[in-house]
Amino acid sequence: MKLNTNIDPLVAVIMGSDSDLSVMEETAKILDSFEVPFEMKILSAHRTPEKLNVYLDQIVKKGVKTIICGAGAAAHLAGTVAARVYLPVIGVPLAGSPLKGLDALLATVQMPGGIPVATVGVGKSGATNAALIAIQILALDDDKLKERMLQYRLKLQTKVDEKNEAVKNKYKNLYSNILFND
Ligand code: RP5
Repeated sequence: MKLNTNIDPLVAVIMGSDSDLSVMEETAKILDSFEVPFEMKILSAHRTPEKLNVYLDQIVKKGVKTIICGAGAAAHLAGTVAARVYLPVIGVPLAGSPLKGLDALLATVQMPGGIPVATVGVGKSGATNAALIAIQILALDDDKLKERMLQYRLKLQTKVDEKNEAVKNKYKNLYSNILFND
């Protein structure tokens, strides 16, 4: 395990609690696989408001380009962060509460006009997509990241091709009227 101490992060991933980690790991996985340097931090808008502000000042100085915030329940983390920085903020609503993420989704997505939070879907797919959006933002002026995004999409297409092949193999001898147009 290598610890990069002298590389500045391009993305900061903030979450409200360690109970958010199992979902927000999906964000980390994608950023890591694209070789994007990132930081991950547990900070809460209501439990650690001062520390959150100090951290935001630090990462802005370090040159972070995008901030991803994962939070559940009342989920004001992303909105609070967006209010403090001029960077794009992507909010991941999480489903830990009795309302199963509907509360977090509405709290994250319904920002009043003027202070936007780009909100993705609830849970793991949202956490994945948040990382992909951050990478797309970075890729605007990074050809290596553009190429990696292209390869990522090609892999998604290949997986669908493989699934179609499996469907074909499963049903071609089972149904006499089934047709395959390839
Ligand atoms: C939010 O409250 C956190 O993002 C978390 O999803 C939720 C519950 O936090 P814990 O009580 O599990 O620490 O602020």
